[in-house]
Amino acid sequence: MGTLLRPRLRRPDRVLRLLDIAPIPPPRPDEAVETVRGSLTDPDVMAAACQDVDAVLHLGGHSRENSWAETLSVNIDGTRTVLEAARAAGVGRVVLASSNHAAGFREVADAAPGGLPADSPPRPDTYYGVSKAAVEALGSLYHSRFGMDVVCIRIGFCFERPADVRGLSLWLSPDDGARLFEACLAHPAPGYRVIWGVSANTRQVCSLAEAEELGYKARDDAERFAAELPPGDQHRYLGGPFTTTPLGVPN
Ligand code: 15L
Repeated sequence: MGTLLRPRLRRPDRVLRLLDIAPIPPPRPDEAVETVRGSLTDPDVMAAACQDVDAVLHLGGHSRENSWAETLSVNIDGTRTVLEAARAAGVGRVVLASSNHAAGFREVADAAPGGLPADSPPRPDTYYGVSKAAVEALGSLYHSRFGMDVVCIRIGFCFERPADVRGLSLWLSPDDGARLFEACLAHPAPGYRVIWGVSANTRQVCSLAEAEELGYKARDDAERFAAELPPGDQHRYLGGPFTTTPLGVPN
């Protein structure tokens, strides 16, 4: 997701500092980008990365099911390391990538007309989903204890295009993703919030109201891809295939 956002978050008055454990493509000559190679689980790396920044967008960690040990270390302990480094460096705002899988066992049919509320209590579908619920809880803790602004985005499915029928409900276009992160950065005082990260999809099952309160205006709709996708039914649960994937098995 960082790769998708990198070109979209460029602004004349902004320097993006990118951190990844994997090699980061070097900046183009016209790109105001700094790079840090290292793990978000390393407090020293994170302390250096958080120096003199205005906001942290935390998109790191495992993005699918993995062993409990990996999930615990990278997604949960790693998020604590990120928040702690941000706090120590005086960073006032952190945006955390949560996921629909924090609430993956919510029934799609239960969605109110406006969609499932963004503050639906967690119903994780995997260890991965548990880690995202923990990410939200850590964000809440750092807001309540230290007054940091923390916005948790329960991201649907952020890729160039939806992959299947489920994606017609949960797609977050990369352009809308950038608009959503910009709204999280621009709001004067968001406090602590959990919002859904989805586009303005015709087959919406998640509420957009909470993100719109923050200033987000989604422009894209997955429906334009509907005819190209393999036929399929809507899943009973929001998390779709994650609700049956074996726990702790990397996929
Ligand atoms: C996620 O949380 C994952 O990060 C992403 O890779 C997708 O699998 C998505 O959920 C999904 O629900 O399909």
